[in-house]
Amino acid sequence: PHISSPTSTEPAAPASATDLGQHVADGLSRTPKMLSSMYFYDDEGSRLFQQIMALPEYYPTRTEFALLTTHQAAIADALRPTAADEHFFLVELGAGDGLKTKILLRHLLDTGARFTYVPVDISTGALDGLVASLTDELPTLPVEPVTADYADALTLLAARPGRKAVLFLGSNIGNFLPKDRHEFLRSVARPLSSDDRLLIGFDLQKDPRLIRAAYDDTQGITAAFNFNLLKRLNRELGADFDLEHWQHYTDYDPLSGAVRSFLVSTRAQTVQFAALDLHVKFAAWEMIHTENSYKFTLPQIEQLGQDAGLTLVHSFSDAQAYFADVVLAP
Ligand code: AVJ
Repeated sequence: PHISSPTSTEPAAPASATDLGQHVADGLSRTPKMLSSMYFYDDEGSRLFQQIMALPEYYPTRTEFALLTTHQAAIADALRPTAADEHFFLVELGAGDGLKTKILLRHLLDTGARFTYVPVDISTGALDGLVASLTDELPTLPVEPVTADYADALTLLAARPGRKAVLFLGSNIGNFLPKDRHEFLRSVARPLSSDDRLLIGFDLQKDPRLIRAAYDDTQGITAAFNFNLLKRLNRELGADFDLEHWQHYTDYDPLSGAVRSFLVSTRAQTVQFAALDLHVKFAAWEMIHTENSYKFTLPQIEQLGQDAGLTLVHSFSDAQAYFADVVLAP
């Protein structure tokens, strides 16, 4: 009874075939060719990402989970209104399975906070699963799920009056190029008032080999996640990518802090897109750049906030300083 029917802002329907088609036509006409990591997350991609989060090499999720567990009381205090009975919205961008968030949700409920949880995600399947598990595990929690991408989520944020705490966990912020990251932070900050708070998860710079291994696991799950993008284009745009002739490749540049992932064409080939009336030529060993996963230092994070008009009020980290959850205020 506490679950509002899923809403989507207008026009916030999940990326339609035409959005995807336009993106592909544009991204594959560039030099170098690129596709946005936003399109990884169809329902199959979201399932593969669940498997990535459980991989021995993929340290970010379990590290952030542990640090949220350790610091839950202090983090909840930094996010909630000082008046214990004041209602607020806990908005989560890119909620996914909400496993980490449930630590905070449970703590807030246990300590009498009055709030509505608004999970936003691009994958309907992921949101449905999250809502089902919340109904089961936290039946008294008011939930208003929203299917939307980040841009539409920001519009929604601005249109929704009331005290807000916005969560952006999991180092999703690492997917943005520096310029887009700045714009994103500014547009998250814009609709917030001085009492609102922002909690952002950042993966920190560390042993470069450890970082690289997290994106090139021995079981090949990350490769399958990357390949799923091509399978999605086959499914949704009638493309004829032959996965026999593609490789997953990833590198980490410790100077820029960027992990970059690619799909590599292992021979000269032409791919047809039946739904787009388009064909695209690939040279042997030509790359499609599919993802950036930036790693940060704490001074960089503080500067990032400042550039967007946000003050870093708290920073929480694990004992190894692999990951940081920082609280920012307008
Ligand atoms: C969900 C964006 C945080 O960049 O680490 C994991 C996605 N890609 N392995 C990341 C991802 C390959 C992940 N984020």
